Amino acid sequence: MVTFLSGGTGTPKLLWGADAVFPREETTVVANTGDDVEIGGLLVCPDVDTVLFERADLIDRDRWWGIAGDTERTHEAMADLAERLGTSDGPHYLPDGRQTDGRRIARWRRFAAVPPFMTLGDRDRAIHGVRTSLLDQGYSLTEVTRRLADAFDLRVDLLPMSDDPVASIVHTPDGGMHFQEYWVAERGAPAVESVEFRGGEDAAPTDAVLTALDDPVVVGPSNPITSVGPILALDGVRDALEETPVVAVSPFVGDQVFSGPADDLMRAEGYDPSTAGLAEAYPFADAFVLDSADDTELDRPVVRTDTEMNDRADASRVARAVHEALEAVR
Ligand code: FO1
Repeated sequence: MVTFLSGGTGTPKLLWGADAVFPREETTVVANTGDDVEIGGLLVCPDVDTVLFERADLIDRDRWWGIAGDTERTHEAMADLAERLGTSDGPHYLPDGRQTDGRRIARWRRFAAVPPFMTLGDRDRAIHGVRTSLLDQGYSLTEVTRRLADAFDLRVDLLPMSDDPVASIVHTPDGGMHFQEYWVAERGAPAVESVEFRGGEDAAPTDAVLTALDDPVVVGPSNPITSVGPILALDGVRDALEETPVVAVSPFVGDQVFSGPADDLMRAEGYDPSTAGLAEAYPFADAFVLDSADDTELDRPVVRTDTEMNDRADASRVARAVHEALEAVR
């Protein structure tokens, strides 16, 4: 058995090649939920869905989010409505008091439907509608995710990190904003002062997550701060990782990040945006997989390979390196 900790693009890309060495029936994926948002009443779980769509072979492999070939008719209709309503400026948060009303799981990240700032494809939106409705029927996010995973015959155990709300808030000189506003609406441009996982101190990992952390763990090449950070912030997760073999794949080549905002976020949290900073952020990691061109010297075992993943063969190569690193530390 093996458990992957997953955020956005990097770890789902690695999973693309995982079948080569990690049988699906023996694989658990714990997905970050700090990126989740409620938009117009629908709970959107980007990091859960990226794994769901990747393992169901539905993912748009150019963007690494959403469903390949999805239409955007509702999104376009909403943009048109926003124009007519005169509300086409940036994301509209619901009023402060409403941020903690309603579904508890969606606290602190509630947005109006218009203007639509995240592009939700029509099939993608259907998933959010069904997920939200199942939550309202009384299922936990873990149960809803299992039902969706079964419906798409995933054969991996896909777990949200928690059934409690955690919202990744990026603090900038102009105030705090949810990660999705920072990343999607603002294109990662605002200066980052710090990152807060609102709710993290009261949120618990589920029993299923804690059980999965008894198995060897792979921390994929996802953003260490906003993808993996919320998982690490949950009570008991770091302790569990200290007790089990952990291999981490660097999302950096030396001090160059493959994609996304890891650079600014690492710096804001006091880490060097590099493989060396990653090793500092992951003291529980027993071994690392680094790119062949990354000559960072670490105090723990390293397996090197070309870690750029543009197709399944690339991803399989990296998955094999992860397997080799795990074998060396377990
Ligand atoms: N990323 C974008 O850059 N623009 C979008 O409009 C956008 C919409 C979106 C909708 C659903 C979803 O599951 C993900 C979406 N993403 C979008 C990706 C998302 O912002 C991030 O990649 C992850 O949260 C990072 O892990």
